[in-house]
Amino acid sequence: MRRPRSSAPCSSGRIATAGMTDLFVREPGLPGLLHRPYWSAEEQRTAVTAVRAVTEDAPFYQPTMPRTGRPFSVRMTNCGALGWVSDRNGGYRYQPTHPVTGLPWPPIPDIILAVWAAVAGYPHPPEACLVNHYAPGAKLGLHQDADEQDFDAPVLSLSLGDDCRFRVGGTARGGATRTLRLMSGDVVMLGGASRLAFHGVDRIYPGTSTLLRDWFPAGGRINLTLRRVTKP
Ligand SMILES: O=C(O)CCC(=O)C(=O)O
Repeated sequence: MRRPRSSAPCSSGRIATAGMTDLFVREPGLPGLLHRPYWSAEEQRTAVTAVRAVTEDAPFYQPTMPRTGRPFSVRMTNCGALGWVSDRNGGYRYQPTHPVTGLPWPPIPDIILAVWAAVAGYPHPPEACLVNHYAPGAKLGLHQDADEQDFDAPVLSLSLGDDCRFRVGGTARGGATRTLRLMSGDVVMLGGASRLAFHGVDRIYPGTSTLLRDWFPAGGRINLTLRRVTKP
């Protein structure tokens, strides 16, 4: 079932940057978590084209868990100066090159950087854009984004393609959690008191979007997670 849009998506070209976060839905009980539709349908198509070009230079690969070497069900790649990677021997980390090709990550496309500039409320650009591809059936366990040096910068996440059930809780493992349904074009920001909130993706709702069908015939979801890694 589609969620009715209470307001039009706001592209950075149409809405003033100042006070942008005032337009977000603040989730009760989750201070610092902001969620709202952001990209229009046309902007979503432009973003998919840009991300697809990124993956021609930096193809998706299957990361593995530290120590166990168990593969993630999500495939990943990155753009930006630094990319987040994980494998059995090296664990979770950022590095400037793709773990399979050995090449530097491609730059973050302008349409994605523009969202950070408009929304993040942080005066320095993101250094990493993790690109997650969830095929139907893929999920991501509850975790904290804590591999960065500067928690003053928020984590900003964009959704493209099928809806998902996003789970978010507090900053302690094992605490109460709640779920949000994220749809194509939505932005979520974890900042302030929610910067270190545990979060994950329980499931994808297959067939809820046709946006990625030309690229992935089975559909699925692309998530773009923007992070500042180093202290400026
Ligand atoms: O797919 C999402 O919405 C969340 C992704 C995420 O939590 C991560 O990559 O750390």
